[in-house]
Formats: sequence, C-alpha cells, structure tokens
Amino acid sequence: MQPFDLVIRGGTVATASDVMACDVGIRGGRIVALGEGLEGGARDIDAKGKLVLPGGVDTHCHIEQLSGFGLMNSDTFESATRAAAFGGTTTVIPFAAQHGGMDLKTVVADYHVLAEKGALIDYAFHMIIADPHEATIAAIPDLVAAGHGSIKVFMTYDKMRLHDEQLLDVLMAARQSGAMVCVHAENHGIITWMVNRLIERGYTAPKYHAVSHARLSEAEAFTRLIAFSELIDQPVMIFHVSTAEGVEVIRQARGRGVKVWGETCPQYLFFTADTLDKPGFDGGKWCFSPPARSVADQEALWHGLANGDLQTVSSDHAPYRFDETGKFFFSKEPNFKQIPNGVGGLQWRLPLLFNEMVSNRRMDVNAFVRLTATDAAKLYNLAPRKGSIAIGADADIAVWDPERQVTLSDDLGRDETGYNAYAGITVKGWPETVILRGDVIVENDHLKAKPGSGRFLPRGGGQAAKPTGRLAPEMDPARNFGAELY
Ligand code: DUC
Ligand code: ZN
Ligand code: ZN
Repeated sequence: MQPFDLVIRGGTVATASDVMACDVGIRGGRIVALGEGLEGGARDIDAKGKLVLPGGVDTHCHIEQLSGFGLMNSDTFESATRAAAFGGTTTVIPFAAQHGGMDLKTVVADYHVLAEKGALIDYAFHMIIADPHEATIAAIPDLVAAGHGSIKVFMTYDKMRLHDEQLLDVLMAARQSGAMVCVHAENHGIITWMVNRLIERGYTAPKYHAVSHARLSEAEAFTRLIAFSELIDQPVMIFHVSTAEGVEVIRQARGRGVKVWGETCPQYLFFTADTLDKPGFDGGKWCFSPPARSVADQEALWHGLANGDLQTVSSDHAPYRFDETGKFFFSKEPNFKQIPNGVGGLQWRLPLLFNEMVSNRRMDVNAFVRLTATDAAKLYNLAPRKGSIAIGADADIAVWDPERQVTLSDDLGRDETGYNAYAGITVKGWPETVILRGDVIVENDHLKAKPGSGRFLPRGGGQAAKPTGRLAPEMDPARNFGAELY
C-alpha cells in the first residue's frame, strides 16, 4: 500500500505563521505528513516554484438566497461554489435566511437540501434572523446544538432589520446558546432619510447610492451595536466594515476589552464611490451596501487588517445579473434604490488579495493566509479542521503559481453573474490546483468535482463567541440589587 494517497511535492508551504520548503503527505482526505523527501503517493503533484497554501475560507457569501425585496440572487449552490473553487476557496459560510413569518427550523432545513444537492466545496450556515418572535428565539438552542453556531442580523433594510429590543433579544439568545452574532450595522433612519431626500430632488443615478448610505450611519450603528454587545456581554462580528470611522469605533471598543470582531471585503479595498460614477445605469454593477467609499477609507481598512482591528476579509458574494432578472428586475430604468444590492466576489477575493498583499508586498503571505483562511476558520469554529496546513487538518489546499499574471475579465467568471465587477484588473498570482479533502477539484482550469460533493460542517460558536465574563453593572446581580437578568 502506498503510504499516501497524494503528495504535494517540492513546493513552499505557507501557514499563518510559517513558510517552509516541504512536501505535504495526504491520506484519507487529511494532511498526515509535512516533511522533506516524503515517499511517493498514489499520486504526486509537482509544486516546484509554487506556493502551497490552505484553501480559502469565505465566511460571508449569499448563495441561492432571496433578498429582503424577494429577489433570488443569480447563483445556485453549484455555480457559486464552482466559482469559489476556481478562486482557491474550499470552504464557504453562506446563509440560511429567514424572512418575515418563516419558521427558522424549516428555513435551515430547506437550505440544507439546496446545499446537499449542489455544493462542490464544504460549507456551514449562518442563520439570518429577520423575525425574532418567540418561536424563533425558542428554536435557536436546538439549531446551534445541531451545528449552526452563528446568527446574522440586519440593522437596516425595511424587511430585514431588527429594532433595538429585538437585537437585544437575539444577542441574549445567542449568549445562552454560545453562538456568534454577525451584524449588518448601518443606521436605518439616516439611510432612509437620505434616500428619500436624494430621490425627491431628482438625484436618482446609481452613484447616489453611495451618497445615501452616509458614512456616519456606519459609525453610529457600530457604536450602538457595541453598547448592546457590552450590555449583554455577547461577542459580535461586524460585517463588511467600509469606513475609517467604523474601524476606529471597533479599535476603541477592542481597546477597552469588548469582544467585537471586524470583517471587510474586497469591494471596500479595491473600489471607491467614484467607481459608481458611470454613464447610464452602469454604476448599478457596484451598488452594494454599505457602498464603496474613498481611497483614505481603503487605507484605513488595510491598516485595520494589518494591526488586527479587523480580522478577516470575506467576499460578501451577492451577485445579480445585469439584466431584467437581476439589477433591472424592479425597473428597466431604476433609481438607485430600485437596484438590488450586491456584487459577485467568491472567485475573485483570493486572487485580488494575493496580488495586493503578496505580489505587491502590502503585507506578506502569512498575513494573506491568516486573513483569508486561518483566522476566518478560527472565528467561526471551523479550526483546526479548516484554514491551515497542519497534521490532522482536512487536506484543503490551493497550489498557487505566484508568477502567473491574469487580467480579470467577464469571461473568466465561473458563476452565473455574467459580468465581473473587477474586470480589467491584472493580478499576479493564481490558484492553479485546488484540493478539497485530498481530492483535486480544480486542475488546468478544469473542474473535477461533482455537485453535492461538498459536506456540511457542523460547529458550535466556539472560542470567538464566548462571553468575556465581565458583566455590565446593571446585568450583574452583585451590583443591580440582586436582579437575575440572564
Ligand atoms: N449588502 C448586503 O447587505 N447584503 C448582500 C449584499 C449587499 O450589498
Ligand atoms: Zn450586509
Ligand atoms: Zn452580506
């Protein structure tokens, strides 16, 4: 018997902390050896001159999901995870999205059916809670125990948002079940007021979308959310941070010991509000929320990633085709408010970040691995199985050619979006061979995996979701005249 099913030979292996010239031995879908001159496997992959990195972990992507306005995005589990695989990503966390009146357990069961049928890579779910009535709250402990260790809520969007008291209810339920709470945090009142005022005055073009989500709406919502998080002592993950002020609010909270985590996305690192300023409706391709901001914000986000204020970069993949099934679904000549929000990114996240962080030397390969795989897996309790190259971990690996240059284009896209918001950007560094649990799933620009071969990854909330144990005075029976509020 061959000692290994697969050996990745002669490459440079990088983890979040180390870079080493070694072979990777894989057996039974797991990494079982790291060493020099490993014996031959049933199959060998020659990785000379290549970087051998953990497969990407994309912890925020909308797949086969109805928006708050009732529109299905353009990808299925098959097409979205196909795109992810071509981009070097081997694990995703999309959403099981509840809408008003829906039973949360049924919602989660329905998304399992879709993913089991279509997913080509491994997956978990965040449960979106849009209707936190009693039965929803009561369902949370069972669902977390069944492996759904994170919840997502919105502070804006008419049909999805939670009021402050509802948000507190969800934070408390999460605390009692050990789940992480991820939040789309923008001030709904500011946005609604700005949208109405802009549209009344005839400022309807896509670029005014960026104006309507005033940057102050982000800092305000972060501040309020963090106050709630402190009151309950429930850790939160703030999704898609877009502004310098937002990073600053998180930095200060973390500085005083609040357990708040922050994520940003490529669209905030590579686009600005000016990207939306295109003739006609073209700017609609870049209508996502929060919107792209300024070059100064991009720099603040990069600094936040470098110094640990922000811990991960996800895609927030939420693609809508540029036709009547997507961006023009609600009107042939939409005002900015009628344009569905979202941009595709599952396939582009890693090449864009590799180019900027590794090829352009903004950071280094360890930081790239940390921010796109290792810490993403840790934050959502997928480690040590996912997110690193280590003995015992799943053999989820992307072999990168650090020299290959590719100009991103619409045609390269393997999802169903039909266009690529990043088209025209040339990146250096490309994931050539992608391996999931020891099986080669992408090779020579060909897909090798079958729909349904991805597996569900049950997980609790894990370490990142654990309370600090420091109670707010009003929640602490020792300091609130004995009131038991937990
Ligand atoms: N904004 C969201 O809140 N979700 C999906 C995509 C987007 O742009
Ligand atoms: Zn969001
Ligand atoms: Zn999102």
